[in-house]
Amino acid sequence: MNKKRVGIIGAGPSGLAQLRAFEAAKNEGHDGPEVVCFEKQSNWGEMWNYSWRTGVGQYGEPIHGSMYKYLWSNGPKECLEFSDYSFDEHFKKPISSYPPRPVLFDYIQGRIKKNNVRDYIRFDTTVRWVSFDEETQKFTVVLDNLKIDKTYSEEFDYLVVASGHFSTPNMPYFKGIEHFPGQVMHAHDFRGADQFKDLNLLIVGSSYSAEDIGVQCYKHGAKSVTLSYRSSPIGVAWPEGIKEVPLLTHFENDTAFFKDGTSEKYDAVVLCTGYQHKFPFLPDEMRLKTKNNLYPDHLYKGIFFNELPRLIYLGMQDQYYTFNMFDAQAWVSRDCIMGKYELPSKEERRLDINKWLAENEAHTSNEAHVDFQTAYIKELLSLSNYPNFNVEKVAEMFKEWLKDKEENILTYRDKSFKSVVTGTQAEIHHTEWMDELNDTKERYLYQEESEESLADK
Ligand code: FAD
Ligand code: NA7
Repeated sequence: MNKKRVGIIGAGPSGLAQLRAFEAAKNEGHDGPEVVCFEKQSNWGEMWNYSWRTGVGQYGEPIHGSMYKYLWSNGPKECLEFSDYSFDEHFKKPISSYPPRPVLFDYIQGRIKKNNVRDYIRFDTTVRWVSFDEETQKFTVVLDNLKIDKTYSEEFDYLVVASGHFSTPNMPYFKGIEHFPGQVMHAHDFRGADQFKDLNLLIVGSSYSAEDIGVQCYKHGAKSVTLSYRSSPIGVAWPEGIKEVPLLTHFENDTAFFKDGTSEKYDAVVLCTGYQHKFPFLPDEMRLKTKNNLYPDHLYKGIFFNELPRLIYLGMQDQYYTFNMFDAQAWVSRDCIMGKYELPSKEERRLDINKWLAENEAHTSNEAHVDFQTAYIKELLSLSNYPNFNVEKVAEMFKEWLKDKEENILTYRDKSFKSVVTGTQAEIHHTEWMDELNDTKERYLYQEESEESLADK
């Protein structure tokens, strides 16, 4: 009998989780399907694979990454730890709770480098279009090999969409912005705080990007940072030099006007106004249409597209949990594909989706949102053999993190948490976050060692 074929779109943390899930089954002695992962970039791990590029890449494809220099984990690493590959196993020593981007990227790669996962990935390959044949129950995927500029197609029994949803900017218009003389960019194109040194910066938005880009620019020498919110302010105790104001209404030359009647001159504007779920390679009837939220409609257990459950979406939720949530999803997806987990009828699936949607609607506070996603993770863990971890403890850590940020947005990254996977208490980093301007892996891990031995690493 021919093996089932599974196509995975994207080799970011979600796509890699899916590959790892199949490897885990293989290591347990199960004969899995044939798996191919398509990645439009030449390396894996995006968002975590920083690129200096903006706009288009080497082959003219839209740049996927929204990562920037000096990004340090925005939540405790203990909240995202893989339960089958601990930080201790990877780094062989305790590290701090908020590592910088290159260190997290190294960790993501460690687990998959242990297997032959890279062999399943076709790099520099963009998925252009997908169609589904009701009769054969197969997907046809049209692909572009970017390196040799060749289009071809392949058939699959299952398709896993792991293409991320923090890549296509949501760009609102503000009257007069076209005449603003300084730089205007979206967070997607932000690559580092250096260019805003000594400038008065206006940031629009009040979520993770606004908070972090604002604080990064303050840390790296912006003269002032103003955050403009639409619905509600972030509301933490801001240091002098950062403030929050109501929504921007319009610009007159370099002056921005706000809803409360105030106005101020700025040198540059960063729109931290979120992203669109965008799937240009999917036809209308297969496309997930949703805003960024904790339980997108149409996805059973947050992953199976209800109209066509052979189409599986990973990582499409707004995220408190990240890597461990992608894993928990990927294991359930794998078990369904391998016939170990049976889906109920479409109607039953709809009722279950509705239950989660109603529950999500009922919550408004950040703490309640943490509890909601925690309940979702627990549900996923009950459906597969992904190694269990103490989700309740992780939820407590998230709530502590929320409090820490509220108390002091500049020092929360100096706190230390305890791993639920190994019980290890995180190190206190050798330098306080506000004073640490170097985010390299070498500086982070080997600061105490001599220059000489550093050169060997
Ligand atoms: P992505 O990482 O976006 O990967 C999707 C992959 O699909 C990419 O490699 C892309 O090239 C590929 N792809 C897309 N379209 C196609 C196509 N048509 N054909 C082929 N390949 C395609 N999470 C944390 O836990 N901690 C943090 O500190 C944190 N900081 C963040 C900071 C920023 C600026 C952003 C944007 C996100 C941050 N996140 C953070 C969340 C982050 O999105 C997740 O950690 C994670 O990267 C999501 O993984 P993913 O695989 O679902 O999506
Ligand atoms: P989010 O979390 O989706 O937040 C988007 C923000 O943009 C949010 O504050 C929105 O305000 C605001 N927004 C959206 N449209 C507008 C308009 N038209 N005017 C003003 N403000 C607007 O995206 P982020 O980029 O912050 O975070 C995404 C990921 O990147 C996250 O996982 C991080 O780890 C990094 P609202 O509250 O809806 O009124």
